[in-house]
Formats: sequence, C-alpha cells, structure tokens
Amino acid sequence: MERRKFIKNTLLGTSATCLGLDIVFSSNLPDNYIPIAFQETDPFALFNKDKDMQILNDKPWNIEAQAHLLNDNITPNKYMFIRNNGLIPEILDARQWKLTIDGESVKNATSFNIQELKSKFKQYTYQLTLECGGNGRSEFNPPAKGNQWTVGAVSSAEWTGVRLKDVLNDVGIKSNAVYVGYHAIDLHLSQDPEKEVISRGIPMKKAMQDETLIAFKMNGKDIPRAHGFPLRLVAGGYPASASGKWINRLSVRNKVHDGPKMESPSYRVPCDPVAPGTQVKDEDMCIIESMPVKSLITFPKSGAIIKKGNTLKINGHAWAGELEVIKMEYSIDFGVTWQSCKLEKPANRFAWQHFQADVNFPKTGYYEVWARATDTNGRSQPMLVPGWNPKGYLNNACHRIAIKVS
Ligand SMILES: Nc1nc2c(c(=O)[nH]1)N[C@H]1C(S)=C(S)[C@@H](COP(=O)(O)O)O[C@H]1N2
Ligand SMILES: [Mo]
Repeated sequence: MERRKFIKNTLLGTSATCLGLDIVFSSNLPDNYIPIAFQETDPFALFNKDKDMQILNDKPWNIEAQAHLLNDNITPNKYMFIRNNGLIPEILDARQWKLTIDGESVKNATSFNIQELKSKFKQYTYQLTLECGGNGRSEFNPPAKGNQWTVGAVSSAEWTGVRLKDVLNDVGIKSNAVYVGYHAIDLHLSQDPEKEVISRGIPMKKAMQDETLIAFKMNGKDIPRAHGFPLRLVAGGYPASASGKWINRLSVRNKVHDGPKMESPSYRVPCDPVAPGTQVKDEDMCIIESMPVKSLITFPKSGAIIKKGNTLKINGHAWAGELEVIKMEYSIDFGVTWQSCKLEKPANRFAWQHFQADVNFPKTGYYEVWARATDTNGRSQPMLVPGWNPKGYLNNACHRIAIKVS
C-alpha cells in the first residue's frame, strides 16, 4: 500500500524536472491522465539518445551503443546504454524523495531526503564503468534468452554522490551484516504496483569501498530519467545490475539479499565451467561479482578503408571489473602475433583506461584488428567466445574490427 501511494504521489508531484515548466492547472489533471508532453514515443527524443543507438526492446526499453559511439573518454548521456527490467518512472519530484536505510543488520533505521544526504555527507565524484552482465550475449551458442546485446552495454560516466559507507557508518551497522540490497520504484511490466521489478545488491566488502556511491549526479547534472533520477546506487566494476536506479530503500541484510533477480539463475554463472547447452542446477550457479577483463576499439569504426602505406591510428578503452588493466595488445593476423598498445592509467579505480596504437599493414587487402587486454592477475581476454553459460553472461571475447587497405 505504501508503495502504491508513493508511486502515485511522485507521478504527479512536479513536472518541472521533465518539462522545464510547471503544469499550470496540474491540480485539475484527471486521475491516470498522462499529459501529451509525456506521451512521447520516440525513444531518441524521450531519452536524449543519439540516432545511431540500437533499440533491442521497447517494453521494457533496452537500448545499446555501438563500439564507435563509445569513443569519448567519459561517456555522455546520448551514448549511454539503457537497460530496464520494468517501466521507467514517469515524473518524479526529487524534493519529496526519501531514501530509507533499514534491514536486520542496521542499528538505527533512518530516512534521508536528498538535501539531507547532500548536506550531511561529503560528496565525491568518480568515473565508474558500468557493464551489463549480459553484454555480448548475442555471440553465445546455443543462444541464451534475453536481450541480444552485442558490445554496447557498457558506459563510463562520472557519478557524483555520497559514499554508501559514510551513510552506513552514520546509521550504524551490526557486525552480522552480509549484504546491502536496494529497492526501487520502477513499475513491474504487469503494472502491479506491489510487485518489485528488480532488487539486487552488493556484499559488504563492496558496500564499504570508497567508490561505491549513492549518486544524485551524472556527468555533473541531475541523473537522466532513464538512468535513475533522482537517486542511484553506483557500484563500478560489478555487473551493472548491482547499481540500482530510482532507489528509495537500502536494506542492510544479515544474509545474502533475496530480492527479485537476486535468486538463481539471475546474474549468476555456473560455479564450475560447463559444456555448451548443459542444464545447470540453481544451486550450482554462483553470483557474479567483479566483471572480467575486456576492451573495445572505439576508433575507427569497423569497415574503415585506408590507403596502402598509411598508418592507422586506433584507440579505445579497456577495463577489468575491480582490477586494473596492465597490458593492451592488438593483432592484425587473427591472433597469431600481438603488438603492444599505449595504455593509460584509469582516472580512478573502476574507471576504464584508454589505449592507442599506430597500426601498419604490409600490403593491400582485408584485415581485422583484434584487441586484447590483460588484468593485474595476468588474465587476458579470450580471442573468441569464452565459457558458455545458461544465461549468456560475461562474454569478454576480444573486440574485432574490419579494415580494408586499398
Ligand atoms: N531499479 C532498477 N535498477 C536497475 C535496473 C532496473 O531495471 N531497475 N536494471 C539494472 C541493470 S540489469 C543494468 S545493466 C543497469 C543499467 O543501467 P543504465 O540503464 O543506467 O545503463 O541498471 C541496473 N539497475
Ligand atoms: Mo544488466
């Protein structure tokens, strides 16, 4: 009941944030009437996305980038993928927003409004790479159900907020705390307001990291509506499903959180590798924590043509979940030999790193440039699709672009 009331209040709270204008006679609006200005159905206009973004699904909205769109060092909103499990909340009034911290393992359950969060706790900004656990799913065989992401379900924006650990320390955490689960207000596809869409979370070791934020800004502005306005948990390096959007409650649990999509097989992979197509029992699936090492060539676009004798400058980004990338290489001979790329340090932990290389081709013809990153544990990307798993997660195969030398 609480949930239903809350959603209705926020739906018709204020329109200023979305329209940039007040609805003058808003008190006259009939129940359940959605103003025309909010009935926009063109997703590019609705979410301020670039026209080259790829729509995978419209109910719920799932939109991905392409490799060449991700060339910016810091991903702008227009190139940021959208992954929703339910319906995006329509109109939200940030001034009414409350975040409640509760759960079995909290000492003093407390609610904060956003103003209180901002004034009570120090604010931090970090660039944080968020990759959907299902990014690259389209390459698995036998195929896995779900959005057929290619390479574009990854972003690395700058997030500003307060540290989750500062807030947890303020409310007091019992020594038996195991997990922090998030709760959010997006509406279930069934439109049943009592049903939660997704309620995942993070283990305490992740919750207590400096970079784990309760964020209210993305790239220096209010978080865009599709990405969690007005409040979002951001846990870089973990599957992005751990970064709850539109959050109004965080529960400090004395066990692994058990909200929707936390249970097996969601966002889990077989604890031990299996042959493609194997049926895996729920209890043999393990929760994904740090994402694996990966990279993307973001320039040039696949299919580029260059003149014989010219050097091709390539560049892109590499990331390794909670680890750092220590080596970046490219191959022009389908992975037989590898040359090193110039690799930069990350802006901060869990931000992607930039690489560049000058590539020379021996003669005219068709080539592919493959890119391969290696993390601080010495693990490299597999050249082609890695371990098959029933839900199609964690495809960190080398990114490949086609080049014609004429
Ligand atoms: N409340 C809520 N939070 C959510 C989701 C959702 O559907 N609802 N999707 C999750 C998943 S699976 C991913 S990959 C990321 C996507 O974040 P983005 O849409 O900002 O790129 O949000 C996560 N947080
Ligand atoms: Mo995801």
